Amino acid sequence: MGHSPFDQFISGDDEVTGLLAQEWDRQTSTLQLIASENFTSPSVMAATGSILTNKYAEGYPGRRYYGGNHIVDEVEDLARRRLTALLGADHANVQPHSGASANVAVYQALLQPGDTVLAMRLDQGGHLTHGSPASITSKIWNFVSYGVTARNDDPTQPGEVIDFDLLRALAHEHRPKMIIAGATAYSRLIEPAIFREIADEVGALLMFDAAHPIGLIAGGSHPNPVPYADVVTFTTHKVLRGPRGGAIVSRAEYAKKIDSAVFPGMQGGPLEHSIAAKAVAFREAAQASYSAYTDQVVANARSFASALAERGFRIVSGGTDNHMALVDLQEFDAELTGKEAQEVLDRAGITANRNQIPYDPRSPFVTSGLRVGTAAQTTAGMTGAEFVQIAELMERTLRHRTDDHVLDAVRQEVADLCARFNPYAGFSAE
Ligand code: DSN
Repeated sequence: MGHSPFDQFISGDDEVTGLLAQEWDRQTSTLQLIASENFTSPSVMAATGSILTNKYAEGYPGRRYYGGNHIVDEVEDLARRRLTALLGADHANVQPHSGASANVAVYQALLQPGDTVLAMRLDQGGHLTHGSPASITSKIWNFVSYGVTARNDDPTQPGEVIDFDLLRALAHEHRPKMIIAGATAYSRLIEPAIFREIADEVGALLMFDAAHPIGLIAGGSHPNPVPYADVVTFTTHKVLRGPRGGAIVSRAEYAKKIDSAVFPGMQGGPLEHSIAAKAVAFREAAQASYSAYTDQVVANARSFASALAERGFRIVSGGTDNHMALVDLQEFDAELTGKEAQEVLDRAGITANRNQIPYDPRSPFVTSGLRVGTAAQTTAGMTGAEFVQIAELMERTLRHRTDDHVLDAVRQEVADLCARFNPYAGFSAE
C-alpha cells in the first residue's frame, strides 16, 4: 500500500495515517473518472498542508482585522495577481471556500432578494445554486430555468444542447436582473458571446459559472468568458487542478461589492493555506505544458465518448467538446440504472458518478445516466488508447455485472493500467 510523502508528519495517529494510506492506494490503483476531480501536483498539495493553516486573516490584503498578516497579504496578493493575469480580468477574489459560496456571494453582491435570475435547470445539467428547489438560492431569489433541446439523433444537428430560442424567449418574458451561463453536467462548448447578446437585449447582468470549463479556458482550449461576462465564478479543483475551493473574477466596477459580499457577507476567515495552493495552481496553469494538457483532456474525452458509443452506450448530445461525457444507459440496457452502474463499476475499480440525463424518467437518486470525465486520468498520462481500453472495461463490467469472476478480472486489469499511469509515481514513501 502506498503512502503520501506528507503522512510522516502525522506522528502517533495510526488511525488517520492508516486511512490516508488507504485513500492514497485507492486513488492510485483505481480509475478516477469523476468529471469534477483531478490529481493536484505535489506542490499544490504541499501548499494546502502548509503553515498558513494557522493564520486568521479576516479582511483583505492591507485591510485585515488581526495583526501578523503582512506575509499572508503577500500570499493573497500573489494569488490575485496570478489569477487576473491568467484570465485577463480586472479584479479577482480568491477567498470563496467553494463554487457554491462564490455563486451565492455574487448573488448577494449584485441582486436584491426577490430579483429574477435566468439559469440552467439542475435536471438538465445546471447546478444546485442555479435555483434548484433544494437550494437556499431558490428561496431568496426568483429563478426561472432554461434547459436543453429535445433529443435528436441526426449527427449534423445534435439535440440536447442549450435551447437558445427558449432562453431568449424567457429572457424577454421575465426581464431577469441576471442571466447565468454554465453547467455541471453538460458536454458541449458554452459560447459566451450568445449569452452576452441575449443579456444585452434585456439589460441583464451576465454571470458565467465556469466551475467545470475554467481549466479548459485557462489552457486556451475553450473561449474565455471574461471579455463577455460581468462576473465569472469557478472552482479551483476540477480541470484547473488546484486545491478544493472557489474564486471570482469580475469587471472593476463590481469589485468592491463582490469583495464585501464574500467577506463579511458570506464568510469569516479565509483559508490562506488554500489561497497559497490556488496561487501555485494559477502559476502551473499559465505554463505551455498546461495548455497541452487541456487539449489532451478534450481529445481524450472525444476518444472515450466515441469508444463508449461503439459499445452500445448512447452519449447525450452525440458527443463532447469538453472534459466529460454524459452517458445514457437506457439503450445499452433498459434495466440498468445509473445507481447500479456506479456501484458495479466501483467494485471493478472504476469510479464515476450517476447523473440524470435530460428528460430522465428516473429520480436524481437513481437516474438513467452516468457522467464520466478525463481530467484526472489525463493528468496521470493516459491518452486516447487507454480511454478506449477503459470503455471496453466498462462495457464488460456492466454486461456481466452479476459475475464476480468478471468483476475481479476487470479490477485486476484496472490495477495493471493504473500501475502504468501513476500520477504520483516517485512520491510514494514506501
Ligand atoms: N459537485 C460538483 C460536480 O461534481 O460537478 C459541482 O456540483
